[in-house]
Amino acid sequence: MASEATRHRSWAEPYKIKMVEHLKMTTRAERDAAIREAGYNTFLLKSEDVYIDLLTDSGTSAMSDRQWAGMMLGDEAYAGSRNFYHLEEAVREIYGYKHLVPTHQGRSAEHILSQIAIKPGDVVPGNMYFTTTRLHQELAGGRFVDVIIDEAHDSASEHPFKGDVDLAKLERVIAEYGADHIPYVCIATAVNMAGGQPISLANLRAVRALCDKHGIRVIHDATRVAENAYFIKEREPGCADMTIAAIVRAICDLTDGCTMSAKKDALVNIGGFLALNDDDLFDAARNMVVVYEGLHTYGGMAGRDMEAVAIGLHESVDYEHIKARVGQVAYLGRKIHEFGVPIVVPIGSHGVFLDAEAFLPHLDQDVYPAQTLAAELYLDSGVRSMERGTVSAGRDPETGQDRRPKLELVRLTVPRRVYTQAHMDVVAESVAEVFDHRDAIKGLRMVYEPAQLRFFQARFEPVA
Ligand code: P61
Repeated sequence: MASEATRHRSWAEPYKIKMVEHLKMTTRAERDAAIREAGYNTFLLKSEDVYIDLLTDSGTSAMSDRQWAGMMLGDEAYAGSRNFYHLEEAVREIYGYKHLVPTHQGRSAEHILSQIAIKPGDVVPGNMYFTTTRLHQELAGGRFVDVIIDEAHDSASEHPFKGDVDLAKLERVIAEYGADHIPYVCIATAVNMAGGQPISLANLRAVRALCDKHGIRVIHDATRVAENAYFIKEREPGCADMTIAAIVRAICDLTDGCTMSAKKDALVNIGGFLALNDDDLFDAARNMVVVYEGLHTYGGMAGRDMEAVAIGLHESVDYEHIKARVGQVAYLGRKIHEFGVPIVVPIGSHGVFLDAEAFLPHLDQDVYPAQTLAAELYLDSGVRSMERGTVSAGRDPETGQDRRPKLELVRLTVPRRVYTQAHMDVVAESVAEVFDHRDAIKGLRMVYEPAQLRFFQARFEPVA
């Protein structure tokens, strides 16, 4: 029998399909009308008009039969639901954090943490911004400061851990503002805006040591920690024999708590939490959750949803699952790369990120190359993707000017356990088709701009 390590064995799903959902096929004329009606913003398309939906991996996973069975065990009591205790147990077992505050999704955990920990004038260093995380820090009177390594902002850099913190940058921030004005350092695993790029255990250990020296907390955005753990196992010296669960635990043990959108790694359609080791911070968070989310034993989730999260957390650290999940993303990325299309390398955890600036070099950032490319891809094949460039970066609250991010990307985000390899082929072929006709593509201008998180609802028109 061939060994497990044979180079002829590719990734494959450790599950089979029990139920299917019909997809509507559309014509180019129908898509043309749909994207115009949506103001050339893929967030505003009706999902019915989408063939392959790679907008996000958030809340779009297929749940397992075990999770669905767990839904039937929902204890919908207002207080003290048994499912809360199952979730608390799962968080303690898998992540090791002491206290759990359930929330309805990730940004609610960010809201509560920001409100209880940040004072006006504080700064929060982090390994690249995330849209909702930064906004909640700003709404609490704080300011986000980027301390990720420079390679993370370079789509072509092959650095294996582009999520790493630049310790010299972090030291400079501490020296400039003082530890008293840094409520915590915010460390994301599988850094989303960098292209799903991992942080290494060695780097996190060094961050921890530096923060310990100055008495600063480390808070972890654990949204895709299991995916990060897979890359550590694959790439970090000395980690190949560790289980995914052991690596996840090692990451969490280096941090003081986490915010979590359970809609990603944890394989559910809704849910999240804040987990903390500090008793006082937990007390403050528990007081806050009842104001904004619901009682501290459900935090905006139904009992059945908490059960599905608890089961999903266990499934998320299964090696075969995570290998197939990241393997499918890599398959799509390699296929697109083979067509000569510029993408962020190394291929990330949860999606393939097209480099829209290199794809459409004739378009200035003022006409939103990534927004334009996402609309063109939809027009070509009904594949929905997400802009992650100038529109997402928004305006600087101090200057009011558009931020001009170094990364102007389109994210093809792969939902977990949902699409087949043939779907991935269709996506790659469509990207190649649009690439072949890229010279004829013109940009967009924004005709409606919401005040907060503008990318969700902004509207555009083609430039003449
Ligand atoms: C996503 F366009 N992510 O990637 P919530 N932290 C991290 C996330 O990835 C994340 C949240 C916190 C989404 C949904 C989304 O600009 C956008 O459960 C690393 O969505 O509240 C969410 O978790 C927030 C899409 C969020 C966006 C913000 O597609």
